[in-house]
Order: sequence, then C-alpha cells, then structure tokens
Amino acid sequence: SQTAASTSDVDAVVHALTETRARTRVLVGHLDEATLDRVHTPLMSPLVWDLGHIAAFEDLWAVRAFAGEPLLREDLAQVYDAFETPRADRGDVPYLRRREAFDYLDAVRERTLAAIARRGVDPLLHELVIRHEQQHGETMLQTMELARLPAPADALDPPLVDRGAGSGAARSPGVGGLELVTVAAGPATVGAGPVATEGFSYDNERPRHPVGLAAFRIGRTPITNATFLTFVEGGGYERREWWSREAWAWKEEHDIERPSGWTTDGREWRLDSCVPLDPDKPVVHVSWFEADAFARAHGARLPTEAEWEKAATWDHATGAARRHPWGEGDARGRANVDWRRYGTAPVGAYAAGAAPSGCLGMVGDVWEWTASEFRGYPGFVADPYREYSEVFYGPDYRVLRGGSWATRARVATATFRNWDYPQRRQIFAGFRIAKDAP
Ligand code: AVJ
Ligand code: FE
Repeated sequence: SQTAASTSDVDAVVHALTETRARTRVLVGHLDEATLDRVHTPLMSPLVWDLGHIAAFEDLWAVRAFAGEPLLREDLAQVYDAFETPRADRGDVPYLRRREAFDYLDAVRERTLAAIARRGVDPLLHELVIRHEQQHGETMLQTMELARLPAPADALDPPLVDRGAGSGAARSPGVGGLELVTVAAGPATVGAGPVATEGFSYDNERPRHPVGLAAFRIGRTPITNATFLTFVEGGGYERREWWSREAWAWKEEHDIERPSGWTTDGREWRLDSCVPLDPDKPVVHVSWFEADAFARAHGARLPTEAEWEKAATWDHATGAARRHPWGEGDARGRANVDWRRYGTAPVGAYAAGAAPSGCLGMVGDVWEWTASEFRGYPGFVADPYREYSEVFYGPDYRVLRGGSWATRARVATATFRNWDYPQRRQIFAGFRIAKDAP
C-alpha cells in the first residue's frame, strides 16, 4: 500500500525513526541486564520485553505489511504479540534478553530502511511504527516509575525549580484546579480528519464529527497536589457517599488511602526519588475511581471526552477546532511533553499553551481522566488492525486525554485517545473537574 513519496517524505520518516530509536536507547541505556529482565510488577512487562516487542511490531508493519517480505523472526511473533502473551505472563515466555533484544532492534531497522530505500514510505504504516515505539517509551517510563528506577542522567530541559522566585511563568494560577472556566453552548467538532488530507491519526480518532454540547464549566488547570491533599485529609477516602459502589469496593479491597506513590508523611515517589509533595504540581497516579470521588466531593463531575476536546481546541472566534490548544506550531515552550525533564511542572507553567477557552495544560504534564467509556465514533472503521483499538470498545475502559510529560509530542495531540480500566494508577494520570453551567 505504499504511495509514491517525495524525497522529503522519505527524509522526514527516516529522521523520525532514527530520532525515536535514539530516545529509546537513552531511556534504558543506563539500566543493567538484571534490571531490564526483572518483572517489577505483574501489571507491566519486563522492560526488555518492550524492546523486543518494538522490533517485532516494526518488522510486522514496516517490513512484512509494507514490503511483503517474511518476518525476520517468525519464531518470536507469538512471544511479542500483546494478545497471545498478556502482560502478567510475559515473565514466563522466552523473550530476548538485553543484548539479543538490541540486536533484533538493529536487524529489523536495517530491513526497514532497505525497504524504504527501494519503495519509499507509507504515510500510515511508517507513522504507526514511529508512534508505536514512542508509546512504548511511555509504557517503559510507567514501569520505571513503579519500580523506582532512576531516569537517565541528563534531562533535556532543566527542572522548573525557580518557582515563586519572580519567574511568573512557574506559578500556579487560580486555586489549585478548582477555578472553572465556562464554555458556551453550541456546536463543535470532535476527532481527526482524513489521513489523506490532514495527515496521520489513529483509527479511533476518526471520523471528525459534530457534537452539540450544552454550556459547561471545566477546570482551568488539572487538580493540584495541594487540592488533592485537602481531599485526603478531609476524609475523602472514608466518606462512603462520595464513592460509587464499584469504586468503594475497589478502594476497600486494596486499602487505597491516597494516590499511588504518596507516602504517609507528605512525600511522593518520582522514579527513584522520594520528594516532598509539590503543592502546585498536578496530582498524578490516581485512578478514575479516585478522580470521580474527588469530583463528587466537590459537587462536580469529570468532563466528557467531547467537553474536554471542545475546551482544548474549539475556537468560537473562527468556528473551527484548532490543531493544538495554542493553534499552530510545535509544543516546545507550550506543553510539558517529550520527557524533557522527567516529571510534571506546576500547573499553569506553560501559559503559551493556553486554549481559547482559557484552559491551561490541556496537552502534556498529566493524562486527564474523562467520564467517557471508550467507544468508536459514529462511522468508525478499524484501520489498519482491529487490535489497536476496536477490541477495547465497550463499557470496561475509560478514556484519558491530553498526554503526559512522558508522552512524545507527536503522540500527545488534542484528538488522541488513551484508555484504561477505571482502577488503574500506573498511568501518569490526573484529572480536571467539570460542572454543568448554571
Ligand atoms: C493506547 C496506550 C492504550 O499501551 O495498550 C501499544 C498503545 N498499542 N502497543 C497500549 C499500544 C499497542 C496502547 N494505549
Ligand atoms: Fe505495542
């Protein structure tokens, strides 16, 4: 299904493949063989499994599907098939160890580049491969956070440490996430346009479709640590009336009393360090159940996916959705993405990333839980494979939006849809609250 690509398309794809691989190597290059091999939690794969899986996926789509060649390692197809081998079983299969996994990555990449040299690039398949590797980078960062592993030595951007010292940009505006902006009633569009005319999007983001929403209010920023701490200290995890039946049962069964990674003495685990809770940073590693309970306790609710996207992109002045909350141009200086500093920033730190609604931090920092179940948009067609998203549609999963500090900018678009079970907390996820407008 290749198209006659111009040289610049080829250059852009090769550049993105190369840059993505370099970042993958940076991410785990400082970890030794035993650390990469270990099953740190049944929720996540060993890190070295992700590496082999990245190679197997690339061979499948950039070599076999794109160029019609047989797989390099047919024998590994099952081992690295996420469905054949669910995460909890990945410690038991004969996956490649550190050295072999890196060799496999290199060998597949050679085939990928050779196929591109012969046949050009496919706008869908190569982008799928690039973003797949980038998404697994975030998966590996989740594993590293749960396992309390160190980040690579050098962050690309220094941390925003100059808080309150006259650096205006890094102060938290509003009141810790409880300040709401109003989004007027009226039409908006949700979702991504056709790949042929507007570039890559995942199948679950298409087709773009109109939504008619009543006026609503939504948090200008995500809920901060300080605000969530008030909820915890105010008996948030003890007040039955704030929790749904399933949420309460989950909380009781697992003795959940605070966000994942929080200690009892006001600190939080961030990768390998335990640091005092920063009041102005967004709360992270909460489940949908906890986010929902917090919202109920504040007479609020979580935004629906459509509300979230309208607040992130809809421009009343032009009557059209923006590409990014800030308009055109890339995320540099406008959103905390790309694991440039290996952590969150104080909410509102990226004033230049504001949406027309006035919402800040819609892209980057923390994923945001929405009220919505993960379902296909009207007219959805699986493309190119059902197992990317269609098989997850239904009442079991909730949608998260906006990407986190650990999401690559290419993936963290305003239409991108992530999903997980409502009890999951390994994601770099927080939330903002919403209300019906009076
Ligand atoms: C979109 C993050 C839910 O990790 O299961 C990676 C991305 N799909 N490999 C996941 C994905 C196939 C997916 N999420
Ligand atoms: Fe995958």
